[in-house]
Amino acid sequence: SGDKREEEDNDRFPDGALRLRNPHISEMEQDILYHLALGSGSHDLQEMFSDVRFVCMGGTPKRMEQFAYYIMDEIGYKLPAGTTLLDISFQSYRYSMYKVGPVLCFSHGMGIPSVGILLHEVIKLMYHAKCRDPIFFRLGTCGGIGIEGGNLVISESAVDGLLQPYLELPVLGQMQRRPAVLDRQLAHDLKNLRREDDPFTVTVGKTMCTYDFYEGQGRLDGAFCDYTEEDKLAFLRKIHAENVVNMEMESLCFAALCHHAGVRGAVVCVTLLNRLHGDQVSTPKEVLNKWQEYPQMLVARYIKKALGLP
Ligand code: R2B
Ligand code: URA
Repeated sequence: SGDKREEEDNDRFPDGALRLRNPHISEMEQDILYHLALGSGSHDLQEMFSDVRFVCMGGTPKRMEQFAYYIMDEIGYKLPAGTTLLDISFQSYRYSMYKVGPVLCFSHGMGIPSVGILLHEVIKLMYHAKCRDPIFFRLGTCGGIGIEGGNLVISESAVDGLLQPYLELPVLGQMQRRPAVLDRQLAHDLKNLRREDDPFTVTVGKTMCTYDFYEGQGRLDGAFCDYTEEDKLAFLRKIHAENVVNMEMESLCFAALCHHAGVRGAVVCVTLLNRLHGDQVSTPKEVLNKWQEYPQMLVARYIKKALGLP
């Protein structure tokens, strides 16, 4: 709609660089991105990052380092002879960060608070560096609802554990609500990159984002459990009927902050199990590691296509 377009225009400068919805930042002498161990005073962020077009994040430092090497191979990016990829945020000990040409890779840790802090600083980084129209991807793992392990889910939107489609955050003693909207076109384009001979299916649906892995996701195998298996299954069937196809722990915040910043975002997760059939993640490690490459394959195809690579 016209309204939506106008809103998007207000999020960006005419050249596609992000505007920040915070009047304080531009008035500060310098901005320290504390958890990234970077700063606008200590680093030339524009020189370092202005070419970034894709920001890819996932839970663990190791997986994101692997993705950095994988995408380097896929886009044919060459490191200077004798060098290796550097964890740019190694001094923070919080998140890891790798840059491969136009692709910036981060680990975001587990859960909404962790990914939220990272997103604040990455969005500011995009602003300081004057990156144009960056696209954010979360490459993750999840529990499938009615989908067997080893398949992909692309979130069309995110809901919380009460099926509410927004992120709630207490701010100055009041509940702030931000809609957890994701880019439908981007989700659709990603789904279409599945190939006939891929070893996984791709489902687009709603993602339930929870504050806990065990009781928060209705598991029976946590340290505590005050409900029965019937209660659990009734809940999973109820949310499945509302088109919730997976559960994880970051999408609500990722969607809400990307949307609020005017950044296109997508969440692509591989299912580790079908929650209708169990709770424990019992698949062998080697198989899980293989599965975790599936989101990377789809996102790499998108990036290559967007860069005009074969
Ligand atoms: C998926 O996997 C993690 C929990 O095991 C969590 O970060 C998530 O969203
Ligand atoms: N991550 C989750 O949050 N839940 C699962 O069931 C699997 C991975």
